[in-house]
Amino acid sequence: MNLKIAVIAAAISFAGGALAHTDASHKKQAKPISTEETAFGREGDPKKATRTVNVAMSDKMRFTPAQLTVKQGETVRFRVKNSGQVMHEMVLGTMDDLKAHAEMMKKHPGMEHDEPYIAHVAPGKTETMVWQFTRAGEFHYGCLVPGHFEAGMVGRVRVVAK
Ligand SMILES: [Cu+2]
Repeated sequence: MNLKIAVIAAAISFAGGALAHTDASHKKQAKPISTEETAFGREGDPKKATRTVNVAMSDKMRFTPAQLTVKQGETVRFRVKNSGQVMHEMVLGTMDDLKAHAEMMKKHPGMEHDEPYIAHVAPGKTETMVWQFTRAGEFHYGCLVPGHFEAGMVGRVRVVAK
């Protein structure tokens, strides 16, 4: 009798856990802001964004603008619009990161990453990404949909030291 109750209780809590998990993975905005520092900065707090940059991605395999200058420490809200007919994405990183990532995408085309420095944008849609550029230097953004980066879908961010 007691054992049976325990089993039922376990089954219920398991179902609850599974539900909570599904819920969390579908609510992107509920995710806490990552504190992870990368070589090119960290996820930005939308409340601290001091600047909004509109970025357009087209089927001509170009970002507009393709060059950007920001100040070290600045938190930028990117409003990334896909004005094309196919999927595009804006991935921030160092040139080495982007090249490695592009290679990986070629081997695993279906692979999707949910990272704070990536905005996947469906045709006709706009997605927002907030990033804080904590380090000075030259960084890039690329579209890593297979073939796009190679076709020149890449932009440059210059982060000027304070
Ligand atoms: Cu693209």
